[in-house]
Amino acid sequence: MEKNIKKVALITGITGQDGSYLAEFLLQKGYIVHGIKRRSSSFNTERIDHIYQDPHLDHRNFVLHYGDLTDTSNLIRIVQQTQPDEIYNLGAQSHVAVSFDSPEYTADVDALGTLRLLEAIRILGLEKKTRFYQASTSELYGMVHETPQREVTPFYPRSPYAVAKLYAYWIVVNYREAYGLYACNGILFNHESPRRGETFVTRKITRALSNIAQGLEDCLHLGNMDALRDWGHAKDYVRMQWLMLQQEQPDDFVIATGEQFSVRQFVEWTAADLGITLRFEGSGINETAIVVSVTGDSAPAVRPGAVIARVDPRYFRPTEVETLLGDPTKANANLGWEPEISAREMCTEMVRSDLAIAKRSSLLRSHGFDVSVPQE
Ligand code: NDP
Ligand code: GDR
Repeated sequence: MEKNIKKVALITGITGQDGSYLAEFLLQKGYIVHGIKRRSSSFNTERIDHIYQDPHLDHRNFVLHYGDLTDTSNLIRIVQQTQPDEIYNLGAQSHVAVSFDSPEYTADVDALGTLRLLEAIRILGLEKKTRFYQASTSELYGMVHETPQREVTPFYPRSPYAVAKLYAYWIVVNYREAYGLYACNGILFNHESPRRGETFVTRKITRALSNIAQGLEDCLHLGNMDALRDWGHAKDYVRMQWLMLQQEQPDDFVIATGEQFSVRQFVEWTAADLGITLRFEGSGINETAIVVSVTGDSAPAVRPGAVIARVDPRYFRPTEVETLLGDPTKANANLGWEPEISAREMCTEMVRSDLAIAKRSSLLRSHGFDVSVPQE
């Protein structure tokens, strides 16, 4: 980037997992970063509080705007005010299971929200200036027709979330072809981190088992433990989101590690990091994880014989995506991208973070403070 000419980025979903890592990444690259946050009755900026800048400062390079992907005029105004070189559309109702409960809202935000932003670029005549990144997803593959999944693998979405994201994927392709927009789809496979939302399965596991280890919870309830996912680290994946917008020509890329593991395996890794050895018994809705032995001092509240995880059918989905495995060959060849953090290393990082939080809560409780631990 040339001296004194700072690029401007606008991020929707800046308060989410990816938004927070991407904002950090772009600030380090010297960008001026604008983000859209939703009005909420409680604070929703925890993931970006460390980069927040006082609005009373004269020269800020990190600016938040109230907004919502369901609000066309608001989006047009923010794009007009910020005149971004790059828009990263990460905002979404991103929970697959929740999309079965709120399908219409999910379509409004995830599908039409994308259209609204693309239209804002067009209405404001920014087609030549503003590059657009769309957070597409491996959920597009749903019922998989080819393993591993590549950019050309046919889509078969299996949830209202995935169907909404399918619309978003194709409207991005269409606006690229129809209006010459520099617009890209990153087809990202699952990526996690200590900042992952608490109700996605990896974080749910590391958080609950850490709480159980500290005596703050008794049992973790899960859905389909046989589900297979290709899990990467969010930090590695936001780097790719930026790289995609720095090429000569816009294109779509699969971002994945090329390795897959089961939910059950993630439970085992987490337990192992806490010094707990498990035995799985039963199958289907009767499956349980029983403690065999405990070593070290990370899990003082856990005793051999205790059932610390069991299946609860309430977490089964009406239609499930059983297996996902990505082939990142194109990203590797064209963009020189490779993931740096393995799923196993990421799990350990997440356990370390959640155990520290659990220990804090446990300490507060032992000093008589009322610590409630919300469960999902
Ligand atoms: P998160 O759920 O952590 O973050 C979603 C963000 O979208 C939050 O900032 C949220 O705001 C915001 N948001 C939700 N609804 C609206 C709305 N109506 N208007 C404006 N903003 C809204 O998701 P991730 O960071 O994990 O994922 C980022 C994007 O990547 C999402 O689009 C997701 O679907 C997609 N994706 C994610 C993958 C993953 O494994 N993480 C894989 C593939 C794709 P608030 O904080 O207020 O809730
Ligand atoms: P996913 O992630 O649906 O792949 O979507 P999630 O972590 O929710 O589920 C992964 C797999 O684990 C199974 N599972 C459970 N899932 C949750 N949430 N809670 C449970 O208790 C549980 N037990 C088993 C699920 O059935 C599933 O098979 C994520 C989101 O980030 C999307 O926004 C993104 O597009 C995709 O990843 C790629």
